[in-house]
Amino acid sequence: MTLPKKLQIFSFWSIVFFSIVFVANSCSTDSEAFGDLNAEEEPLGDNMDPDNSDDQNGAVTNDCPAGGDTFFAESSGLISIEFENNSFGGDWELRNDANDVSGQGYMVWTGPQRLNQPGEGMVTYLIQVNNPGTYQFLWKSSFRQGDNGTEHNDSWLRFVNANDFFGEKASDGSIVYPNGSGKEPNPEGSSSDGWFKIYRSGDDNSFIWQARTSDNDAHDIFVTFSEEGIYTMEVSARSSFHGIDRFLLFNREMFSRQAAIDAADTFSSENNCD
Ligand SMILES: [Ca+2]
Ligand SMILES: [Ca+2]
Repeated sequence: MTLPKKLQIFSFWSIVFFSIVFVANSCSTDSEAFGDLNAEEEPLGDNMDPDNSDDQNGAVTNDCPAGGDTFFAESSGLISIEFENNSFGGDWELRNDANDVSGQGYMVWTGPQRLNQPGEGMVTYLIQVNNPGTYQFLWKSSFRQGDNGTEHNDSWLRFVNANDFFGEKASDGSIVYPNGSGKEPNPEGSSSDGWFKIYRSGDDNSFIWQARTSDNDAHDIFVTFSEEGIYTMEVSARSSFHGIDRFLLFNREMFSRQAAIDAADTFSSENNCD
């Protein structure tokens, strides 16, 4: 009689466990709360070089990718890419119903929210870096549903073979690293497996250049490429109806934030492997 009894207990606790997991997932809420609504856009200082490590998390190659993968080359410290200029699967939709976007429009995720589960609707951008250094990441995005700027305002971002990937707060230089990166401290709010949740703030749903992580504690986004080579950037779906028009990476030693945004108006990175 002991085995059936154990099985009964096991079954009982399995049901309890999975019920808890289910409820926890069902109740996942997404909140940067009100804190980042009032976050100021603060320009970076000129000499805020963080203590970057040279940890190598994956292979960097100088070979052009096979199979016609979408591929972009950095030039003079700038990478400027229309987000929609790639192959999209899943529930990404191309739209062009806004007058403050460029290229063919913007992409929006119309599938289920993935608030704590990065990796759905994965899009990969291969980036050839010729001027190694630390680059700031920005994207131009908007929330395309409702009027609450903390909803539908974020997606996931990861660099799998960069030398460092971190958030930095302009006001005090504090640093955060993604959960799962093996580095600390980690951001407030969701992050896992090397991914940052990247959000934009404010209830005005125009497309704005802004990319931040850590809820109520906005940190700008940086990635370090320590040597020339081809790096992999990944975006995946988080909030539904987050519209992304384009993105920028600029070498912080070579560009101010505003100079990079101004340059992006007339510059798009090109495929050097054709
Ligand atoms: Ca949000
Ligand atoms: Ca666009």
